[in-house]
Amino acid sequence: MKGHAKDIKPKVTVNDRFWKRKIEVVQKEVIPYQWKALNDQLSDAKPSHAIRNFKIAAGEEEGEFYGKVFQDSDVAKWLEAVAYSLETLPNPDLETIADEVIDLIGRAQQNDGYLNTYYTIKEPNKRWTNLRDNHELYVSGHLIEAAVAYYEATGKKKFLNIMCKNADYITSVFGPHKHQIQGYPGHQEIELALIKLYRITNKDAYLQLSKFFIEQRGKEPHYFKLEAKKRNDDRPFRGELKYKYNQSHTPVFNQTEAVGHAVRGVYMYTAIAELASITGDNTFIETAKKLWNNVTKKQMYLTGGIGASPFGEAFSTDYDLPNDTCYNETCASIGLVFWANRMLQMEKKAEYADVLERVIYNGTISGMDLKGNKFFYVNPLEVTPEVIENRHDHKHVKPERQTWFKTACCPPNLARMVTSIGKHIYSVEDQQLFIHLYMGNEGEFIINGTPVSIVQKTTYPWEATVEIEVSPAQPNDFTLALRIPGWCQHATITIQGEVFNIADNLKDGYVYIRRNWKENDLIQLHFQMEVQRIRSNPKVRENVGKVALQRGPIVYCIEECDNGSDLHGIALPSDAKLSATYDENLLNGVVYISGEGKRISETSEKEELYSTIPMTTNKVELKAIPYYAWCNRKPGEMRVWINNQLQ
Ligand code: FUB
Ligand code: ZN
Repeated sequence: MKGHAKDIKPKVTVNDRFWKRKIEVVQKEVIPYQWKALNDQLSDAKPSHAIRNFKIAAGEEEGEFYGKVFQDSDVAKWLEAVAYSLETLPNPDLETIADEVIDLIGRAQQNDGYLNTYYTIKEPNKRWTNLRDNHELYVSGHLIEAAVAYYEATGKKKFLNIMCKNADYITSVFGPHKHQIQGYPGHQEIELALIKLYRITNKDAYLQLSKFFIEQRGKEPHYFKLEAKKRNDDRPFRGELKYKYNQSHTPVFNQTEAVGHAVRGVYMYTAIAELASITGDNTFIETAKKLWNNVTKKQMYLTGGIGASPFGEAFSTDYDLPNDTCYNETCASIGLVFWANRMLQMEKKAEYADVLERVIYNGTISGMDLKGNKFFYVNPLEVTPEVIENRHDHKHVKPERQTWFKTACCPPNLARMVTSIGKHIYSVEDQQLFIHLYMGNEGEFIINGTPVSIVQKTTYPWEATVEIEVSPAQPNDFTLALRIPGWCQHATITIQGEVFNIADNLKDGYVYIRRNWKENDLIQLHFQMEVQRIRSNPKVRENVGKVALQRGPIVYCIEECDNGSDLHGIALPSDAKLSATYDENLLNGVVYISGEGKRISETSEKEELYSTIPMTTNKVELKAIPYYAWCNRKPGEMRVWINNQLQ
């Protein structure tokens, strides 16, 4: 194993209207709100008890453990979001609170490095006896990620040391040797966290353990079966999904289709892709690619939602993408962001960044309201509130965002994704600087040993004109690789006012520009951004005869509050002229789409349930808004896929 880290981490500050606003909402609303939630100070939300669990585990308070076995991970994700936030916006008060939480975590840690409040409080003699269900490794994974982020943001080592002690202990317990446990996590997460820890400490044991967990998974004799037997647990596991649920039904390198719990799957695929780029091992590379192709070409919603099946919060089968009963957990889409990021680390192909962009602008941020204190766990593409109320198979779908959840994995996950969004814009590899995403920001890099600053200015995602100022500390010969978004039919690039030939310099969706860059060199990009009518592959049963609207990276939906009820009675004919208008006062400033559609003429009370009388339609003005912003005015019907014709 080579163990080299190819990409060097840049420092980036996001300052554009769209993302800065989201980051500020997380900083000003979500982080304080979630801190209250973790301390059970929200009167209208379910209790969390997460901080109390740490206090009880540390022996500082009396009481019982309360919450899910993975309750600690909510604190971890909150701390990780705080870390990213502090990186760009120093906040001494918040840092003091975070330091105190870290001290508390340290006090709850056992002498040998073990850290988990559930087992420490409730079943201290049963550590590692139920890896399949009880999330010990998952919790450590999230705490490790938070510790790495906190160290990177503040330079403080305390949290990192706590988690290195925990990881050292885990590395001694798990592994291929006889005296070790040859098991692996029931919920994958620590695999990707150990790689982060390896990158920061250079300690090979962490990388090896991550690799071991992947290579061991699903092998016979099957670890979870042996473990269940030891516990005298002969109950069937997860119905018809069985061990597909946690992707241990077969060894990982045999897996070509995404199955089972989507978050577990996508976190594991993220680790596989990163191990692929670190080790250069073909088995990892091929597995990552096969799974990527399956998920993004056959099992992903237009919004970047994944996990179509509520049973097991799981992937379904190819092209099975129901719009109203889908699960599409916010965390699963967030996981897809991480996975796309690692695929880009592995190979520079714009298709990965296209998915990354699709997910960050649609199926992730739909999980939070514009004010930052209500959340969706499930992200449907079609909602009819009365149906949700009355049908058991729609019960998991909520017609409105919720204040908090008993399983509160999604809100803090979203907080860490939004605050770290700048980390997905660039990557530096060898002497090349890749720009994967366009958003207003300032970045600092070292290329060829020379500091280079990049300033991006844009009103993306509403308009696709981007100005990029390149300023090396001294003239510097390197390559800048700019992604041409997959949705763009026509792009132009000028450098210092001169047109640059895209076609001759395009590879895998990136335009490679090599030159001797000088201070204030200006690149101007223009991506043609039109309203696009999207259709599905005809194998997607739910979407045949339907069309969805997309403009740039933004997927649109129609809502009852703009278009009336019975949205299923609306059609958008192929020849309808559509226009895009920016409205500063709508939903914090969005481009909405309007055009002339058709609607089934109003039916009377006397209308028969079935009839031979031809249907009539009348013209209506349609209005579509960005999907991520749905349900921010009034609850009601919503749909992304609209009939193309009614007759
Ligand atoms: O099990 C931990 C987290 O809770 C999963 O990732 C989510 O799907 C939720 O079940
Ligand atoms: Zn979640």
